[in-house]
Amino acid sequence: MRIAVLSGAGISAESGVPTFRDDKNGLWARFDPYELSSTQGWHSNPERVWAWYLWRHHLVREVAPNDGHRAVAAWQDYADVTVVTQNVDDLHERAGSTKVHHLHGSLFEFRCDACDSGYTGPLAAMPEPSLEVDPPQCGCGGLIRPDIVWFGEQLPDGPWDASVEAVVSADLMIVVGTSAIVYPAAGLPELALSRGVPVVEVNPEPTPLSDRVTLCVRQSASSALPALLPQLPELLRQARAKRA
Ligand code: BJW
Ligand code: ZN
Repeated sequence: MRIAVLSGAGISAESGVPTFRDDKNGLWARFDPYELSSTQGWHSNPERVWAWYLWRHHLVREVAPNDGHRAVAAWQDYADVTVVTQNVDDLHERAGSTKVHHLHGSLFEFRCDACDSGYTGPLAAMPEPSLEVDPPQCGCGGLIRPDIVWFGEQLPDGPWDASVEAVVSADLMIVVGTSAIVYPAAGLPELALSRGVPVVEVNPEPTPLSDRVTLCVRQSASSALPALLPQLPELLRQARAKRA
């Protein structure tokens, strides 16, 4: 059986990584997304954007995968599992998932904003997220930026193509911990449904996708995912009977 998992910030929330859009603890409740996650924001204040990503880089290094990440990795014992993640953390990999495609980049990769060269040099210690820190400079004079996909930027071709392939060839898609509003990632469950692939959403809150998926599991990732696979045939049967 082939399983495609689309994950978002919610799966890492229980590890202590804030989500983006939750009312109180979400990053966007405290910080302006278009200032910190756009090329325009970068060009107008690279020191502020750099401090924010440096803070998140260090934060993620200090946290550990949770039972949700571990359950997805454990599914590999029974199925061919491909993880498509919007997350820029490495918690799926650290939990043991081997096929992981990052649609929005990584907090652990850096490149020059002028010549695109990768950067593996030293990084400053963890700052306060709202401070300003000078980004390192490339030999070409450009500034080193996080290798993250900001609003208005194209997703990397390789991970995107591999994700589409995983979704269209899956027998089952699990969508976990995403508000499903950021495109093109949010289009992947719709693509699965259009190909007849059953889609199961795991999220304590409803999303724009909830009405269209095959089954909604209204629980947190760490409580739902460990028990999900053995229950799925019965849950899907019940969901289909309800719709018929
Ligand atoms: C739990 C839980 C628990 C909590 N267990 N669950 C109009 C229409 C359509 C598209 C567009 C449009 N205008 C602009 C666009 C394009 C734009 C877009 O989609 N914007 C929308 C917001 C409208 N997309 C782009 O720009 C993308 N590029 C692109 O389209 O290129 C082509 C193009 C080029 C030029 C012009 C136009 C198009 C790029 C998108 C890049 C996204 N980048 C970010 C930030 C950078 C990464 C970073 O800093 O980390 O990526 S935005 C942010 O949102 C981040 C996330 O990956 C992404 C998705 O968020 P996610 O993961 O869903 O998190 P939340 O917080 O939203 O939701 C958490 C969920 O978890 C909630 O539902 C909770 O209930 C749940 N939860 N605890 C399970 N324990
Ligand atoms: Zn350069």
